[in-house]
Parts: sequence; structure tokens; C-alpha cells
Amino acid sequence: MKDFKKSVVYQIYPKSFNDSNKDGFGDLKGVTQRLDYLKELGVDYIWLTPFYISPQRDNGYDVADYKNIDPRFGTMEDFEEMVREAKSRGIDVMLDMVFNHTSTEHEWFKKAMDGDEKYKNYYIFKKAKGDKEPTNWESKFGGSAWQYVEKFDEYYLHLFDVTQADLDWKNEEVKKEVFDIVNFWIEKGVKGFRLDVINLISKPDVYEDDHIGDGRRFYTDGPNIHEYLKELNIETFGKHDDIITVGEMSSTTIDNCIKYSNQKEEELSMVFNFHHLKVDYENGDKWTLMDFDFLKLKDLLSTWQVEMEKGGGWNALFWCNHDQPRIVSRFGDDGVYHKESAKMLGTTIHMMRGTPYIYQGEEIGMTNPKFDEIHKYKDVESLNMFNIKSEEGMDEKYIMDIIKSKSRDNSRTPMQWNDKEHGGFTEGEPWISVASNYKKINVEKELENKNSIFNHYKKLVGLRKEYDVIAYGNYELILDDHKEIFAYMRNYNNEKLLVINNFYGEDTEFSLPEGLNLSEYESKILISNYEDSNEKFEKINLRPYESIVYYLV
Ligand code: TEU
Repeated sequence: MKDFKKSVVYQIYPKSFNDSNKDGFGDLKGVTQRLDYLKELGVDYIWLTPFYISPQRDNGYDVADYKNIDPRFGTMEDFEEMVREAKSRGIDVMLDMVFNHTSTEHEWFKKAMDGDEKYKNYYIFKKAKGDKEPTNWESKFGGSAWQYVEKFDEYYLHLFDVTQADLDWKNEEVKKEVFDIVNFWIEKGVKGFRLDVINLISKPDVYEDDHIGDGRRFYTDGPNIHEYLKELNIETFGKHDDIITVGEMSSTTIDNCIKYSNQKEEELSMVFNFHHLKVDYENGDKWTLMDFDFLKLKDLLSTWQVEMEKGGGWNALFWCNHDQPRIVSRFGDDGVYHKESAKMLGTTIHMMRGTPYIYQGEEIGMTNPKFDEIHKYKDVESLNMFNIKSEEGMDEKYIMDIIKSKSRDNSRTPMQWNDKEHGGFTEGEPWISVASNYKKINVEKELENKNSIFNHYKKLVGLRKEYDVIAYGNYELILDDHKEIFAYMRNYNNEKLLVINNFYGEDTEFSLPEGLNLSEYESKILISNYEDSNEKFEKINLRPYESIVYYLV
């Protein structure tokens, strides 16, 4: 059985991964065709974002039928073939489950709109408060979180798009439906689940206005959340001993995440949190332009490392996903030091305590596409923001600069397989343009070069399996106030790792902090991003984005 603490997960955004039938839209057969590539990388699981029937208003996170595959992605046979083929290569499949909300095209919602009380109770309908919405909560995609339905003279809650209606987890029937869906996929051989915004499912008993925020404090890590997760566990994946789960936790706290992922609590295997990816948000607002705050980044990642370990929790480690800009464009350098910084960032996160996730294209250093025109962006969030900011009178060029750096489409452009048209993603017209650098940055090139970013990632994946200290060691930040270097130690029995990363494009000096005496240890370099890194670590000059991992025993 796989040990999730030694495993690495690869995230696939099927729509942009590989198109097998020339319709410009990636599909499941396309994934199957690329499994050898993933085997070469050495990953243990692939997590696929939703490919169920959906109007695709939010690229599949608006599910209209949880048990059927959207024909654009293929058929159930394609899915079963993919699971089989993956398994034969030692790779298991994880699915993405969206249970905070359904699409308004889901038959439950349609029945609710027809006035069927049973299904109306699946959702959260409320009366107006005076002549206003039931509360002043905001949708995460902009505007009010309530949509008026004239026929009922009521509003329904949607924390995301207006076509994503929130489910009412207080309703036992809803829970039963959810359990049934999870069990359906377990029977198909699925070995893991990523649970979308799962910490938002427990809504408060009383709905009230938020005078100091957008409403999130009332439903984030809500009142019954742990109870719901325990039930979900008991009724579904908890019945099996080889299924892993990761909860996507929006604006969560460490204390809650410890509970979610401490195995004794029997909730989930691990959790994603996003605090370290908000260090380039001015005043907490994503739609701003700001250099990332390096000291804050170190502090946040380190606090989560240490506190989660203390409480017996487990982190999912990641820089990238389908909602985040490309990391090399964000905290690295997608120009001169592209290769060095991409490798350095990979090392920083993969040597930490937790289960690393690689998002498609990260392993070849894919960048933000920097499209100049709004019509090249497809994401509902970016388009809503463009309209909202334009209406507020913000300069259009400035809005585009923000979108270029923050849009979720930064990570949704087609996977760059080779230097052929559309990067080899499709022989048709892609649903979103490929980044213009595909001739320089692509899988084919990366596989040919032994010093490529791909081969660096491949090595990182392998090291986790080989060295217990990487999987199980504790974490200790050193040089915490150093303004360029992110360095930490990992300790496990008598083994140690010393991980040193220069986060900037200039030389800087590393010297071991006073009081840390490692002279009695034998050391060797496990991985680095320059071919001739210094074998000694006491006091060294680090080159731009230089990253070295020493193994001490
Ligand atoms: O995302 C949850 C979420 O709150 C953020 O990712 C948010 O969408 C983003 O940071 C806003 O800037 C999950 C999915 O990953 C995302 O793709 C879906 O749109 C969302 O849930 C709704 O299902």
C-alpha cells in the first residue's frame, strides 16, 4: 500500500492537458496517452479536476451530474481505461469532488425551481431582509452571494458564481446523496479525493450581516464542519484503508487544519491552505499588484510546518494549481533565471514536511502567458473582475496588468508538449491560447536535456522515496530574518537535511547561524540547481536563485 507521506501527486486540468480528438478541448483519452510521461516523472497519484457533466461556467466546478462524464471529456469507458492504464504504471487516480454547491443545471436545482419542496430543501433559500438580500455577504467571484428568485420571492445562496448554488448540509438527504456519489467512484477504482472548498459546507444557524467583512467568517470552518467530515469519512472512504483525501480549505486556521488532518480524528488525510499564496495581495485583496513579501512567505510556510507537526496534522505542499498564477512568474524569474528559479522553487517546497503536489506544466517551468487582450482570458472570475473594475473607473491598462499577473487562466493555458502548433496540445483550435513561449518551453525539450527543470523535479520526487528524513523529519527554519535566503533544517533520528535557497537574482552570502554546529556530520549534496555547487556549507556565496540541499549523517 502507498504511504501518502512518501507520495507525490500530479494535478491534471484535463481541459488543458492533452486533446485526443481535435476539438480543442483536452479529454480523458488525452490523459491516457500521456501516462508514460507521468510514469517517467515518478508520481504516485494523478488528481484530475472535475470532468463531470457541467455547463462549464466555472470550468467544471459547476457540476450538473456527479456520476456522468461530460462528453467533451469522453465516456465512462475512457475513464475506466484511464484508471486501468494508470494503475498498470503504478499510478492511482484521485478525483475532485465539489460538494459545497451544484450547478443550477443540476436536476436537483431544476426540480427545486419547479417548486419541488424536497429538492428546494437541498439548497439554501431565504426571504429578503426588508427590501435587501438576506445578508450582505459577497460572492467570491464578486457581487452579492444571493440571487433573487421571483417565483418564490426568495433568494438562494451562492458563495461562488450565480450558477453555483450552495447545498444545505444540514439536510440529511443531501449528505446521503453525497455519500452515494463518493461510493460510486470508489467502486470504479478511484483511490483518492480532493474535496473542493470543503471547509465552507457548514453554514451558520442564523444568517446575519457581516459588518467587518464579506461574510466568510460565518461559514468558514463552520459550526458543524468536523462532524460532517467525520460522517463523510465513516460512510465512504473511511471504510477502505487505501484511499487518500485532501481537503481544499479556504481562509482556514491551523487549529482547524490540525483537526481535519490528524489521523486520530478520522476526517481527512491532509489539507491545502492558501495563506502562503496571499503574500502578494495588498491589504488581502487579490486584485492588486504587489511584490511578494518574502519574510512573510517564510514565516507563513514555517509556521504551518511547525504547528501542523506539533498537532499531528499533515500539509499538502504546493505552489501551483488551476487557480493560481504560475509560480516561476510569481516568486521566481521567468526571464534570465527561468531555469534556476524554477528548480529552486521546486526544491523549496519538495523538501518540506507534507505531501507535494505538482501542477501540470510546473515541472517544465511553464509561465504566465501575459495575454494583452481581455478576450483571450476565459475565466468567469477574471471576466467578472474586469467588468467590476471597469465600472469602478479603473484604468483599463492597469486592470489588464492585474489580470496578467493574477488571473486563474495563467495556469489554464494548454500544456506545452512540443514546438508544434499550439504546443502539441491539440490539432484543432484550442479553447484558450497556448503561451507564446511554447517553442522554448516544452516537454520534448525538457526530456532531452539532463539538466532540465523536468529532470530536477523527477529527482525531487525520487528523493522523497529514498530518504526518510524528507518524508518524516521535523522542520526548523534557520536565518529567519535573512532577506534573500530561505533556509531550513529537517531532522529525523540521526539524519539531517540542510536546505538553502536564494530567492533572488543577485549573489548573497550564506553562513550557518551561530550556535548551529554541524561539524561532526559527514555531508553530501543531494540536489542543487548549479552543476558546481559548493560542497561545504559553513559559509558560502550563493549565486542567483542558487539552491542546495545537503544531507548530513
Ligand atoms: O476554489 C476555491 C477558492 O476559493 C479559490 O480558489 C478561489 O476561487 C480563488 O482563489 C479566487 O481568487 C475552488 C476551485 O479550486 C475553483 O476552481 C472553483 O472555482 C471554486 O472552488 C468553486 O468551486
